[in-house]
Amino acid sequence: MLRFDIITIFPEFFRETFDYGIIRRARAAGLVEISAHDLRRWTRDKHRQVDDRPFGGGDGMILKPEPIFEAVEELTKREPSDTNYTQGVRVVLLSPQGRQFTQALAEELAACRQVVLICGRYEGVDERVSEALVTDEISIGDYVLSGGEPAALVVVDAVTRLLPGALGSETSAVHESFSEGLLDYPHYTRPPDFRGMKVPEILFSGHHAEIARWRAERALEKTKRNRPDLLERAQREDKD
Ligand code: 9D3
Repeated sequence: MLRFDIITIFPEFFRETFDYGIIRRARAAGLVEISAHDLRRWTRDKHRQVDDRPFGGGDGMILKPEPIFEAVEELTKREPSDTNYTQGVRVVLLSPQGRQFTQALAEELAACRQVVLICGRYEGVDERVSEALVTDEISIGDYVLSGGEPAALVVVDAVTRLLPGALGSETSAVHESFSEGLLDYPHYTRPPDFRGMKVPEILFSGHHAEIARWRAERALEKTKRNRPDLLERAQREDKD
């Protein structure tokens, strides 16, 4: 059982998002437990302040360290008898300064028993959080979000579907696009002629070897066009 604890100033953001599809089924099957916690719960002052102005000047507000440290300490607390209490526990800060989230990292997190996700907001988070509390600082890509919440959603989704038993028997997480280094081949279903756009003849031929070859060629073509970076990586790994 993997437990996700999301620390956020907008717990309502996550109200319904985990109630659909694979994540809903994984929760119902007891493979994963997901909770969103309001960071303000760990404030002590009467204004319940989670942010403050940056030392050295500059625009915007910074998330204070105290509530975040107290939240993570409480949420990762174990019985005193539990000696190796950090085993399988990852504390993730979602931030534009993080390393890029990848399928490989999703697989690492899927092997954990607890993943704490800290959602940044405003201009940023006090650096002592990344220095002394966080095990992984993660970005989901090179574009600007208004906070870490959408990124936390992405991480929960990518990790949960990797948990053994989360996917139906018809699909396997092993045989998948990014695991093989190329994009997927094109798929077609009925009707065979939609507004004059025809399904490629080869797919009706019944020649499984030729179909497999056609699909490999189309996957390569699409990867060349949309993701040349993946192709260059695959070529380098081929040489090794
Ligand atoms: C002006 C400098 N900006 C940093 C690049 C400020 C800033 C932008 C966006 C500070 C915080 C944010 C909020 N974004 C996230 O918290 C975030 C994020 C993202 O913006 N892109 C990709 N992945 C992530 S994970 C968290």
